[in-house]
Amino acid sequence: MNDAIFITPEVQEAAEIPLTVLREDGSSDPDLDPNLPKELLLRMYRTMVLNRELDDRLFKLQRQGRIGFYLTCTGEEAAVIGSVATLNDEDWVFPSYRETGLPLWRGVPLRKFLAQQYGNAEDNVKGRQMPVHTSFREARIMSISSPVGTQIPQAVGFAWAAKIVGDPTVVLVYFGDGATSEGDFHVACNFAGVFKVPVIFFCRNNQYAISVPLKRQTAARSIAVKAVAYGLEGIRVDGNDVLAVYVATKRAVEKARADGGPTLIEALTYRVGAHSTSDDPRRYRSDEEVQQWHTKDPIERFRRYLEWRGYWSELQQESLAEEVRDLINRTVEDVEKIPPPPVESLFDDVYARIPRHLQEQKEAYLAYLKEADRWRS
Ligand SMILES: Cc1ncc(C[n+]2csc(CCOP(=O)(O)OP(=O)(O)O)c2C)c(N)n1
Repeated sequence: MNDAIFITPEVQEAAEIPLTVLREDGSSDPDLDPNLPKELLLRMYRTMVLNRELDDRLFKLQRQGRIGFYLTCTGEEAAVIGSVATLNDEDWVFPSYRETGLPLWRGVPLRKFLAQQYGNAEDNVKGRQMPVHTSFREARIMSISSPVGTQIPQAVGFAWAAKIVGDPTVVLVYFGDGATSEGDFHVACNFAGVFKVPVIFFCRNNQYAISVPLKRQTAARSIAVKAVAYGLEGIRVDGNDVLAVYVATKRAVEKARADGGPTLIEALTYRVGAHSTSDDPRRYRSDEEVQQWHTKDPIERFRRYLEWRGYWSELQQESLAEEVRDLINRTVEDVEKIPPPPVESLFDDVYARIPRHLQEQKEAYLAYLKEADRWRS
């Protein structure tokens, strides 16, 4: 008789339990609390509050026809901030498109972030990408690719190159539960496992891929358990518990930096808002379901912890809310005064030296615009 077993769903069951640090009453598990310094905790909290308020404002700006499109991350702020806060500034992050907290955490000026939403002359990508598909090389945030999951093998290739040249960077790549059904996710995990690539796979399992619920996405008991097949470590964390996210990601980052290879982290959370400004979630899920998740709000849970620690008060809450609203109002006002990118910039960046046929098209187009202006006046 040998010891062969079937890896049945029952065997996988243990990995379904998420790592949790924060308790309902605001206290924490003393064995797991990383006891982070007050300044770091308050910076994390401020960024989450700013992220929430900014998302809310950008959604409304889209409804008013002032920007074209937006994706909020309401309810998922702890997953993003709890993870990026474990990195050094030199480490690279590869976002999907629902991680507005990343540029906020890395100190990208709000004006610069908003310039991309408006696609104006100060936008790093010159208005060529959809809003919220940002690119902040200066903050080591990779340019966002729209096709779902493509950033995962990109991140692995980047991290592998870093390993080969002896650069100590680790790479944190974000994606949703829907992306785990793409081939890109599987080839990336497989390659990273074989070559011990310093990458952390971070799945924001918000339980929906637009209208497709998690149970139509996978028959596995969790996303984390998929790590087993690639020889990686995997863990499911409570994605609305900023400290649980921090603890799990910190361990994965340290492991990757010590050449211990990749980790798959599944942050179990919920997309409280619509998929995007082009979606109406009432068509595929109930208000009751959404309401249940409002009661698990990650920002509220973090605030209760800060109060329990004696780091936060009602008065500080009011002043933060005002500070954040003022900052957004002022910056939106300023950004709306910035003109669009110059028309001739359309012809830049494809060739180092513009070829003759494009030069001719450019000249013809500029002449046409001049003529059109003349007719208008
Ligand atoms: C390859 C590809 N297929 C389909 C789409 C359309 N699409 C955009 S976002 C999305 C859902 C992705 O869901 P998930 O990965 O769970 O991330 P979430 O939006 O929940 O953060 C889909 C299907 C796309 N952009 N790319």
